[in-house]
Amino acid sequence: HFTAEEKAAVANLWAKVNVEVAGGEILGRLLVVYPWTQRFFDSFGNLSSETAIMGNPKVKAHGKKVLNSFGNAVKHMDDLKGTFSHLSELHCDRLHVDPENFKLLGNMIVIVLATQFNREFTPQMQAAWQKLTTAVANALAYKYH
Ligand code: HNI
Repeated sequence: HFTAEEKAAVANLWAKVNVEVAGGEILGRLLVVYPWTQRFFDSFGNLSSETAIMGNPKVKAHGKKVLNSFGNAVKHMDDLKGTFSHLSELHCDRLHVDPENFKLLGNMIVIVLATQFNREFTPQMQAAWQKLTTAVANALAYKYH
């Protein structure tokens, strides 16, 4: 459960996030840092180097889609399981994404926010975001069987 302070901290920063820029950076970093995650995206074309990945328009578009979807978590911090139950089923039954990857993506979210917000991303702010990204990863893993 999230305190009022945690909710306010998350919502505050989220309002300043450029979802298009940050989304592409987050998914791109996931694919560079953990190259085995590339296997889920073989329809995305050239992922052969950092430059190719970070400039790949499909990576940018999908990163934006994923981060927009993550934005629903910010709006529904008290009902993450309900909010992501459909996506949990989709990632399990149709996409076969190992739920461990949700944690890795969550860490990319934190790292990209840290690089973009710098001193504003205080330890308190980080604590709230770590808690949220972990809770979203759990919600996305909830329907796995
Ligand atoms: Ni994910 C599709 C949301 C993490 C692999 N993903 C989606 C879609 C949303 C989404 C929304 C589009 C669904 C639709 O078409 O109806 N994904 C999220 C969220 C997270 C997440 C909110 C974590 C916060 N997805 C991941 C991770 C991986 C992943 C960590 C793999 C490493 N997702 C996929 C794949 C697709 C996908 C693969 C289908 C892509 C396509 O269009 O081909």
